[in-house]
Amino acid sequence: MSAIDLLLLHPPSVYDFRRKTIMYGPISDLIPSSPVFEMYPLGFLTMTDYLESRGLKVRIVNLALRMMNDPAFDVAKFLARLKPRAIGIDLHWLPHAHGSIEVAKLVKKCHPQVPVIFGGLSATYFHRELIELPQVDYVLRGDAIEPQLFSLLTRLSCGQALDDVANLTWKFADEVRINPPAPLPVTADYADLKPQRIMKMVLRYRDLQSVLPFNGWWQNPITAVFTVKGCAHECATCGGSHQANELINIRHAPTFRSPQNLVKNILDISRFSKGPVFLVGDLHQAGEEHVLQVLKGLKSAHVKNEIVFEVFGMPPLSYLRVIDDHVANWSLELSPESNYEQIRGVQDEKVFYKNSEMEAVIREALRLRCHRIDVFFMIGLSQQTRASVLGSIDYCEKLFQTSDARLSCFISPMGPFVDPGSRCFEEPERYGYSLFARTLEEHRQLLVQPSWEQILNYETRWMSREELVDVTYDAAEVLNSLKLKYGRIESGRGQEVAERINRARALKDRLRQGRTEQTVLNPTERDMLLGEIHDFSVSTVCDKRELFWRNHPVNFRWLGILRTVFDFCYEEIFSRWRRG
Ligand code: B12
Ligand code: SF4
Repeated sequence: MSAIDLLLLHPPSVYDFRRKTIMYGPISDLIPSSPVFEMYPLGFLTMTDYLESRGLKVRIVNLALRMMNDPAFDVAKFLARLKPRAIGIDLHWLPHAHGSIEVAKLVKKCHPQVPVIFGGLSATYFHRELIELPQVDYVLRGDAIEPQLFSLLTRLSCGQALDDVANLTWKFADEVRINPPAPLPVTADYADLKPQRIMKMVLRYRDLQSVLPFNGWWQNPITAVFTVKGCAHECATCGGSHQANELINIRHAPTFRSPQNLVKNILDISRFSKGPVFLVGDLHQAGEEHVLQVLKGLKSAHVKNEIVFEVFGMPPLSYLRVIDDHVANWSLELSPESNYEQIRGVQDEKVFYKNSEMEAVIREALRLRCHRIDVFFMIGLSQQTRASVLGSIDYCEKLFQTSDARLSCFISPMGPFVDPGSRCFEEPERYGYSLFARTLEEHRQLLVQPSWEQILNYETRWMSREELVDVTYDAAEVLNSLKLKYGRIESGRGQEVAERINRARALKDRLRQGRTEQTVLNPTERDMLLGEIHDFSVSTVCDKRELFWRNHPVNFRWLGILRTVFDFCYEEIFSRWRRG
């Protein structure tokens, strides 16, 4: 087996969810993952590319997905068989506060001498607390740390001092050291998302399962290219907003991927996949000239994949026309969060648009060749009441009436946590929030509460946790019936969602009753919930399949994949020959 310089592990949100009785709730219904949050950070791919192009060997293991797909998968046994020189664990999303720390404990037990490195947004935010844990040796702070990671790994391998490794929080003797951060790169071009590296990883370790990003990816091979690090917007609940970036990543303005590099990344993907490519971040943030260069590049490269554009503010209609002129297959993602302009004004103080502007964008996109428009609403915003959540569902009906089957609407609760670093987390009183957890340890404990009603780390002046939970099911139920009425969902699927909502609601009531009457679940109920991540927590605010794009009869470009296989064989033979 090839040596591994860095083993990157993606933990489940809760360890070991297979042995817990928790009702996670619909906290992941609008993303491809389950409540285990099995998708690993995109950064795993950029770190792999950066390190491997400098001669190191990286292996990604999506522990969360392996555990989901195989109830007998023995994590400790699996880890004990590997012989990595260093281990990286992501604590990017705070919902991994339990899983990441528990996996690190296991890792330390199997490999006490191997350095354990944490990274990601939440690890950065909580670096001081994290470094106090015996199972954590290093925390690399920030979201552009590929060069620092390379420097750390090379220094560790030859026993050099670590004082010069920027962004590093570490222990030296009994002392915690916090090295200063490096200046941020000017563009995001320094590290790509090369899918070829992952294919080679599959061949090298003969392990496909460990690198898949989420359950069902094989059938729905959606891929993403991030166009920007950071964001120009100020959404009050977001831990990736402009002000959260200032606080966590010391980033004062977004860092964009250049148009040429962006097109190159998309092309790399299109060589092996026919699936949609999601452009993460609103391209329009970088300015019209930037957009035009990207679109021209896509046109001249003849990329056939569907390109999914997100818009954060409302762009001028000419933006849509330019997209349409250059890209044949495109879709649009809109996240107004609420149709109440006043609520939206509090959510993003910097950028304001009227509903009429959004409706004009929708009309124009539908007039053009846009294949699909998804409109997202959220529950748990400042100033939002039960009535205004239900009012958003009325607004969805209006959108259904004035559009066609290409447009659909989604609503979900903000959960399980309001993001650390966001304005609502940093100044909860100002935005009308009460927080139930502030530290990493408090969040770790919240994650293993019996139901999502107790897992939520917040409630607002306008809705308690109970009300947030109740209105979620009520709004989802009405929205589902509207989707049936306006032909946005097949009737069988809509029926299933309705039944799932009823079942989830009944269990939620039973858990609530148990809590107030201080009783515990009876054995049948316990059995029903043991290890349960699907029945009561997936497809309860919409059918998960609604998130995916139409499939191609063949999703992959096998010629591109074969070429990578040949490249890999050639490289292996060459390197063996060199080693003699
Ligand atoms: C794209 C995106 C997604 C995509 C997933 C993309 C992916 N696989 O990474 C989707 C839409 C699926 C998604 C889902 C979720 N997201 Co999201 N997402 C984003 C977004 C918009 C951009 C992130 C990005 O592209 N980063 C660029 C890539 C290249 O960098 P990176 O992955 O962060 O990796 C770098 C560093 O973080 C670090 N790093 C990461 N891991 C590790 C590990 C080690 C060992 C080391 C050393 C370093 C390291 O180094 C990397 C390279 O420099 C941000 C908002 C923003 N403006 O940043 C929110 C954001 C990250 N998401 C957030 C949240 C809450 C979620 C969800 C939990 C929401 C939910 N309840 O459904 C889920 C979790 C999904 C899962 N794990 O299954 C919050 C996180 C706040 C927090 N601290 O917890 C953010 C900040 C804002 C938000 N609310 O959306 N998300
Ligand atoms: S939620 Fe708002 S602040 Fe966060 S990434 Fe999206 S647009 Fe930016």
